[in-house]
Amino acid sequence: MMKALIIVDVQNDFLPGGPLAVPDGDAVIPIVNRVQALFPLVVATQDWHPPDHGSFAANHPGRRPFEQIDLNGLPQTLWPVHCVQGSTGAALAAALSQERVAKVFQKGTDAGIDSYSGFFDNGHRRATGLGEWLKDQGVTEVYVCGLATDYCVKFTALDAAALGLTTYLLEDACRGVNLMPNDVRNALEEMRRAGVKIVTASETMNR
Ligand code: VGL
Ligand code: ZN
Repeated sequence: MMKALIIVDVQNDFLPGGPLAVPDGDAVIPIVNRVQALFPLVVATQDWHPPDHGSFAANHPGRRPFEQIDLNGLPQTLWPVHCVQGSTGAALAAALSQERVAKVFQKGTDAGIDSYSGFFDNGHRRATGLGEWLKDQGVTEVYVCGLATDYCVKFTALDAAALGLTTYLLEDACRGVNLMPNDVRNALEEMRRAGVKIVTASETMNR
């Protein structure tokens, strides 16, 4: 059994003060920093959009953030401009320990399609390389943490489980957006139904 930690989108734009701030998002950083010591392999994902990305409300005249549209045949929530390639907002949080991050997988790079999962775009058309890379490293078990529980963390965990990896969610090392009040709770339930084991970083560290 080879295990890896997947740190999802711990980027400045998702932290308090950012354009797409996840409430209490910075609270995951010390937990993620501590839990890394348990893993022989640590990887991160990075939301990495071109300025003309189709998920930005600003690129759809007359549309507002958080409205739903059809984007090239897929339902798309429109977001404030965030994680533009090369911007400070797209950088991984400075307080996140990155010495042990073996590789960063970027996603959302195609303007025509969003990518919540760290493995595939939302249409499951293109892979980021994360799945192949984990397989090449002999990884059979992944622990997922980061931002946001109800979007990128959820889809990353669901894809990991679907790829046959034993998948854990570190619940206290995630925070969600909760556009609707029960979104995080529903996301946890959806992951659980898909076979993802919901655990806490503290219980994992004390095992
Ligand atoms: C995310 C919305 C848009 C996330 C990324 O990292 O959860 N959410 N882009
Ligand atoms: Zn995004």
